[in-house]
Amino acid sequence: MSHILILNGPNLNLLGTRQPETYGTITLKDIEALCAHEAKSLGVTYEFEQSNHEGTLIDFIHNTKAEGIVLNAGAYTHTSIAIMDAITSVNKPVLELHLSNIHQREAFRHHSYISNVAFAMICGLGASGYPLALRAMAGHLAL
Ligand code: CA2
Repeated sequence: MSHILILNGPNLNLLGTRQPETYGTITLKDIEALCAHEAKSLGVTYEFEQSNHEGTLIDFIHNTKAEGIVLNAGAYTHTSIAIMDAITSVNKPVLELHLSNIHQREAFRHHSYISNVAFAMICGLGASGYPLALRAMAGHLAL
């Protein structure tokens, strides 16, 4: 049975509580419930984590027993060579995920360090991107 880490970066713990016009009204706990439901139907296991700290996110990447990682790195997407290097160091497939369409937003969000090392990227589908990403990762791991 595949095991997948769903890892969330800074400020995503605030989902559903602020800026609903950009990020919607669904909370991270609601998103975890969507993932739990999807994981059950796919027959995979998962861990769901969030941190506001770059080093903690890197530790999750280094230490996970998961075979694949779904990563919404938040704003670290656009700044963190360290997270990019952590992904390279573990040699596990990563699917980059964003709630918003980062290419329709400010120019500084158009570049992603994660895209350099991810096999795929989903963005702009809001919370429904999470179960889709889980499904895509399960399919990738089954290849
Ligand atoms: O669209 C995404 O998923 C992002 O990764 C979200 C990040 C942003 O910096 C990326 O460019 C795109 C920001 C997450 C902030 O989440 C909040 C949620 C509620 C209230 C305030 C921020």
